Amino acid sequence: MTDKLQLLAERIRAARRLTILTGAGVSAASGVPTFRGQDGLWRHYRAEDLATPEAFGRNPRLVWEWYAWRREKIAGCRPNAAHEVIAAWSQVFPACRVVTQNVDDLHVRAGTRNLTRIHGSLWELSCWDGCAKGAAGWRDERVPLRELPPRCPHCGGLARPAVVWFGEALVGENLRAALEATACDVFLTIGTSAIVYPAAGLVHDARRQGAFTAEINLEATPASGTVDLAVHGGAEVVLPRVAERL
Ligand code: BJW
Repeated sequence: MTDKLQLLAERIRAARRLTILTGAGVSAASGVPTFRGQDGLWRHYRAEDLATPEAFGRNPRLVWEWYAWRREKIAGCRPNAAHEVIAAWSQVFPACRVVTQNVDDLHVRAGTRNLTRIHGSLWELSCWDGCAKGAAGWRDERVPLRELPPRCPHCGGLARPAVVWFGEALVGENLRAALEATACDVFLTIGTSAIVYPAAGLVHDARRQGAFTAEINLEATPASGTVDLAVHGGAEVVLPRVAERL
C-alpha cells in the first residue's frame, strides 16, 4: 500500500495536467448514502421509479418526496478529508480539473475550483415544462421544502430537481468540459462504481490519450483491471496519505 501511495504521489507531483473524477464514495464518509453496494440507495429504491423522466411524469410527488428526504439528509453533512484534499489540489495545481458525478455540492462547499458537476445539483431546480425562463434553472436551498412538488417561479408549472436522470443527456457544456479534461497527464477516478456512462468512459478516454490512470475505491470495479494503479481504501483515508507525500 505504501509503495502505491508513493508512486501515486510521484505521478501527481510530476503531472502538468491533473484530472480527478469523483463519485458517491467520496461523500460516503460525510454520511451521504451511495447508490450501489450494501447500504446503497438502490437497495431500497428502484432507479426506474425515482431517477428517470418517466418516473417523474408518472408521479412527481413521489419523486419529490425522495429528493426532499435526500436534501434534508445532505443539508446536515459536511465535506470530509477527501473533499478537502481535492479542493486543496484544485487550488494549488494550475491545471487541475475536477469532474464530479455527485449532486450533493460538497465539493463546492469544500472550495473546489475548476469543477464540473456532470449530473447536476440537488440544490438547483428547473422547470419541468421547460418554460423560457425556468429551463435555465435556479438555486433553491430551502430545507425542508414546504410545498411538494415545488413550482416554477416563472410559469407556475411543476419544478424538477436539476439533476441528470437515466436516459437524459448531460448538459452539452458539462459533457464537453469532462471530455476535454481527459486530455491530461494523470487521471484519478475516486469512489465511483464505474458503471454509469458516459462518466465511466472518461478514464478509458484518458488512458487512450496517454494519461497515467489510477483508481481509489474501497473495492474493485470494472475499471480496476485497466487502470495503471488501483488503490483499495477509503478516499478520506487514502487522499490525505497521498497529500502528505507530495
Ligand atoms: C468508496 C467509499 C469510500 C464507497 N471511499 N470509495 C453506455 C453503455 C451502457 C449504458 C449506457 C451507455 N451510455 C448511456 C447508458 C445508459 C445509462 C447508463 O450508464 N446505465 C448504466 C447503469 C448501464 N446512462 C445514462 O442514461 C446517462 N445518459 C446518457 O448517456 O444519455 C445519452 C443521451 C444522449 C442524447 C439524448 C438522450 C440521451 C445519464 C446517467 C445519469 C445518472 N444519474 C444518476 C442520478 C443523479 C441524480 C440523483 O442523484 O438522484 O447519477 S444515477 C447515479 O449513478 C448517480 C450517480 O452520479 C451515478 C454514478 O454512481 P456512483 O457515483 O458511481 O456511485 P455508486 O453508488 O454506484 O458507487 C459508489 C462507489 O464508491 C462504490 O464503488 C464503492 O465501493 C465506493 N465507495 N465508500 C472510496 N469511503
